Amino acid sequence: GFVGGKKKTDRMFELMDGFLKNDPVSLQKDILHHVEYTVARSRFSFDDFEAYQALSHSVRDRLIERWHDTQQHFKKKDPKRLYFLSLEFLMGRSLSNSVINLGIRDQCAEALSQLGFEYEVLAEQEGDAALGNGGLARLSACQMDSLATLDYPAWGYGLRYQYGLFRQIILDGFQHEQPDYWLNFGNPWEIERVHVSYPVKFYGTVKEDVVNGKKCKVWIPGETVEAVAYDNPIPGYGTRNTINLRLWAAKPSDGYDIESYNTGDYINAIVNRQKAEIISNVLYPDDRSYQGKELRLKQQYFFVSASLQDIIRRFKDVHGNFDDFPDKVALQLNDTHPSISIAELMRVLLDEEHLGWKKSWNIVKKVFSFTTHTVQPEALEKVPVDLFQNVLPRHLQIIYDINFAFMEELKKKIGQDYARLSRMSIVEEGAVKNIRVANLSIVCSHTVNGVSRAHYELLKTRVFTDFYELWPEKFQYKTNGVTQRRWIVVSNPSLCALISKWLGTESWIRDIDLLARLREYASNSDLQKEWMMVKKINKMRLAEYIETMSGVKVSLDAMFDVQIKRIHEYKRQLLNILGVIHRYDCIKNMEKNEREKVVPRVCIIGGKAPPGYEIAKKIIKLCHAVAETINNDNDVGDLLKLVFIPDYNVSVAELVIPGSDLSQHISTAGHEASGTGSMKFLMNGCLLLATADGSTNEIIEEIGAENMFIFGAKINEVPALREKDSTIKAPVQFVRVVRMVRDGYFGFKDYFKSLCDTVENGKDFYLLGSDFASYLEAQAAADRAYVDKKKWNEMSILCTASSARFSSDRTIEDYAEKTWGIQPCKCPF
Ligand code: Z16
Repeated sequence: GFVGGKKKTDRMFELMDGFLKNDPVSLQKDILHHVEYTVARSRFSFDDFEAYQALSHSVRDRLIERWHDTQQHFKKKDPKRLYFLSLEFLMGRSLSNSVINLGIRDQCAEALSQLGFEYEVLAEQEGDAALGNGGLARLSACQMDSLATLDYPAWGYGLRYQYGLFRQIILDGFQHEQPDYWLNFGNPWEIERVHVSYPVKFYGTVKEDVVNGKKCKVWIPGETVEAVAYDNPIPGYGTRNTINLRLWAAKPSDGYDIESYNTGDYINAIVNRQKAEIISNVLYPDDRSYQGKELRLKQQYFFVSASLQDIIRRFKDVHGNFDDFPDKVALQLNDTHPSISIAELMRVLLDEEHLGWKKSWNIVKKVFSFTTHTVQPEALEKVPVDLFQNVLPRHLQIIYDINFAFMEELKKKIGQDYARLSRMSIVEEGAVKNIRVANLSIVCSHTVNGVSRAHYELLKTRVFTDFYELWPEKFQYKTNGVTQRRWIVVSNPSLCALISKWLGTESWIRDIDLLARLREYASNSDLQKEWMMVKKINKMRLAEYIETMSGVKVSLDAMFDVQIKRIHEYKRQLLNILGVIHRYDCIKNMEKNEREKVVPRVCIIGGKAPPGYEIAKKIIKLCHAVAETINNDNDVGDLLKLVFIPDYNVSVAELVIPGSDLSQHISTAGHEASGTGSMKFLMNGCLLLATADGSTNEIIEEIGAENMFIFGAKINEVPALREKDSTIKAPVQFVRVVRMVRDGYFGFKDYFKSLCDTVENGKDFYLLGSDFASYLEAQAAADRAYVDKKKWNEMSILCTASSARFSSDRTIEDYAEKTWGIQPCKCPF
């Protein structure tokens, strides 16, 4: 259109001055504009938080611009798109990440300093977006960063919880959970789309009907809730591409409970209607136990239904029928949490699009890929059939129909092997009938992925053996990775600068394989000197944080030894604490001249226990009780400190990881599917003390066992060890330290009894006793290595230099090629 003789779009460009400029002066103008008109504070007086808000809005504007262009470009090209469905995303802070990916960090810092503010201080104002539990959720966040950076046409879909993962506070050494009402101060990183909303239905009954002379089913739902979209732009690094993470919030539907209004009970009708919002209220904080709760099933279906409506609408905008659906849409299931989408897509194609079973099924089985994150059969989700019947009656029918067809097909292949048929059935028979969500996901996906090679082997031999034998070609693995943008560039700027200086380029930030070139300088004494300086700076930062959080002063000469992750028995934080007690005991029993040889240590533990997990909570308390004794023992002084870092989260990790010398990944072999923390430490030049579990074997291949401290039983040795009576194998040192806890050396004797019971008297399922001796040896080897500073530095450099394989860029390229069949779609600058 033309307005006043000018083309409308030209006029608009003229007014908008092309794109927003990123020089410091333009940024300053924008910041002040937002102080005045968005934050509504006077530009003559605003504090750090208000400055953070104004800066964030200025960055947000730039994100939106890129987001528009990217979506426009995707629309024009209509490539096959990836839809990444996940109930959890642990995004952490957005400001620091966005300014790095947009390439405007230095300009922002300069702009702010002229206004009298410090960029670092403002970045600290932001609270974490903690819409997830742990590894699985942070993995989703890292993968979104890689998808954007590598220009893939991808969307993320999830749930916009009002309460993220609980905040952990420690009172008297005990964990207490506090609500994380994270939206309290507004969230500039999301865009509310009031007009992008879909009705999501629950409950009700299923009727037979006839459409076009054909029999079909209709679901007459009993409740409707509205899903409203909140878009979170995800900028790529060094590209204009900015993809979308669309999170759904539950709102009352206008059609809700009209009856009550008519009966005159207006107030109660409003109160009832408001209950719809409960669905997206709170994230479940148990990272691997499923209790068959109705609300959880409703959360899953709510986000899945809204996402599929959105995806199908986008597809139908350009395509007249569903023939091309599998060529345009890849649906990735992040664990079994979104697996109800299989039944939902089937229902839409059958009941709403009337495609018939055969055609619908042919589409469904081509679009889904499923990644599992666990090795523990008991962590596999099950949903009671009664619950399903009540909440999603039509979906249950469809699942039964899928299962019937599957069982028939299976019988043709394997005959009447009823034991095997019943193991593989999607429906678990028994006192309580259950839907096995993992089986549903395997049957209906074209690909099942594990998260490390070891995990894949276990899937084949232990977890899904029956399915593997039936469909070996379905099973793959994509070893997890983490994004170097957040885990080096954002969190460790000094290391980032050092790497770029020695490589003579910043290209490794997009092309991680370049890191390997650092290897040739590993023994260069100039690099080593600078490397050590960087570590020192980061240790100072961490030491300051420790002192503020726990009041403990730590020596920078000590080795900082860190274990940070969710608290679980299988992750064996207890092994770590028992090792610390042993170290303490040894120091106490030493002669003076022996003490001079002790390598000083600061042992740091952090992590949240699932609220209902008693033993995990006792481990936290034990850590505090032991710390109390050790840290107040003047006889020990700087030789040993134990610190618990409260409220571990993504931004705490960003601070702790760069400042660590040694990190522990010590799960009982065969229990950690992959582990991703180790990869972040590796990138930051931190040495690993680890068991041969999860992705550790692959790390050994890259780094070399001689540059790590590996200990403990191997995956294949564990079953036999469990057969034997473990108390017999536990060394005397182990018996002694457990005794100290049991006898009340650290107080709370009664409280710790049940904790000691888990590792004594022939129980010790996680084999702390039988791994203890080799654990102590590995710790001693770390001590010896630390004394030789030159050697230690070389090992540290080699860790960073050999970490390329563990970038999520590599993971995502693998998925794109081997699982999703998608190609980059780069938006022009
Ligand atoms: C989770 O974070 C993981 C597994 C699981 O069943 C549930 C949750 Cl919330 C973790 C794995 O424990 C870890 O080994 C893996 O690295 C991570 O998922 C990402 O794949």
